[in-house]
Amino acid sequence: MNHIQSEAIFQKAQTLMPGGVNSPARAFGAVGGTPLIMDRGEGAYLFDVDGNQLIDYIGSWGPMILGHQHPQVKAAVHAAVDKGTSFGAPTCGENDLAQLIIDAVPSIEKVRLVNSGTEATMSAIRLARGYTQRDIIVKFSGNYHGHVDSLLVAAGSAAATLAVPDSPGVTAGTSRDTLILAYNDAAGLEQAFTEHGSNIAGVIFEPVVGNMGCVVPHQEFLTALRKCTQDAGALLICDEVMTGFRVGYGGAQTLLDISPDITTLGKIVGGGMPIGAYGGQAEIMNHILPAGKIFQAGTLSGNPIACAAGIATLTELRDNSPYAALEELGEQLATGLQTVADAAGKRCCVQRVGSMLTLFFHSGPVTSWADAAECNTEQFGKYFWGMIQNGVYLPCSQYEAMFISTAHTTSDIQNTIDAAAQVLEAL
Ligand code: KE4
Repeated sequence: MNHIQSEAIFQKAQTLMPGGVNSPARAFGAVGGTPLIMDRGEGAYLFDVDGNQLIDYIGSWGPMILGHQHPQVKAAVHAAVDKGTSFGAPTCGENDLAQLIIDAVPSIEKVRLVNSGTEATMSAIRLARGYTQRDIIVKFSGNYHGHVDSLLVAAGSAAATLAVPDSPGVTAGTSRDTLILAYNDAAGLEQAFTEHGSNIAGVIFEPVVGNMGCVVPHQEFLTALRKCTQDAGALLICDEVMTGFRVGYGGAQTLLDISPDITTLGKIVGGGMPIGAYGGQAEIMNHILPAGKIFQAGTLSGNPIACAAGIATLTELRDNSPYAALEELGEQLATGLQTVADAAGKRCCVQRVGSMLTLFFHSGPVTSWADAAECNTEQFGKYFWGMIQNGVYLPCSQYEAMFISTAHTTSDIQNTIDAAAQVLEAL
């Protein structure tokens, strides 16, 4: 397997774009080496510019639950493009996609479409602050919600102190209103509400974490999230950008039986086209301009091509529910990876919800960022490149989730397990 073309193209890319990429996650910073330049995707496979075929477990970081070039999605996009790409005026497709989302997610009565998950979470935070007229937002370490200034923060010195900037360009003033707590720490959350409750506008969390690897919430934590926010009059923001329509048609909130005040969505709802969405009870959403006074806008929000891809994707998921089949493939892969890691004598654990999973180089369980930070990321890097050499394309960081699509077959899964056995044995 050679990567000659990828290396030449990436070298040029680095003269044109910062780090040669349009999103840092793709730059292979966590695993070293040169990113593969992709030419096309077909079903469960990606083909790079050197003609290498790879079983794809990134799926564009989540959106491609139906695999690449799904016929219904392709047909919908082609039909939409034949009518024009953007009008800056309302279109029927926005109604249709909004209706699909509202019908699928019980806690959403009204929804606003935007262009990315970041726009969705940024807008949801503004809504929570505007609605409650409070300033503090609570987030959890190891949870990522996009590059929103007020969420690019690091924990302050003590547990319940307000955050400090975690990126140049984010001001102390912006960070001062963010509180970072430990995920799955119900007591810490209760303590924070004891100290700051009357100033907390909202709490934003990943209902199943994908951004420190796949981490599952404890029931006690979920109960505390809903009770603390309810009792204090703060809004609970469930960030389902990754889990929405991934772990079930109603999202993780339906699976976990938690009813948030605001839900953010992205990825799958756009079927691979740029999209985000945030929604909740009509009484809250009607505070958004022009129904209410909280400003939010976007030139390409509700773009007809993105809506067409999203409608086709959600319609396929609604009418031919693949979740039982995805659960079986997920179980086959998780069991297989754990078995071969144990056989190779590696300290690994596999954590999974439905078709999103992570092989941690950690004996487990991984329940918070403190656990995740102990992973052997150097071993992960070697594993990553060994799997590429064996035709398997994993997310290029220990702190991401693998995604299985409806295009993956049991033999793709078995080939992946066989490759992992070989790579882990040689580590
Ligand atoms: P985007 O702005 O990238 O569309 O969405 C931000 C976002 C919000 N919330 C959650 C739970 C997310 O996972 C994301 C984005 N996910 C990352 C991958 N873990 C996107 C990959 C990238 O940044 O290139």
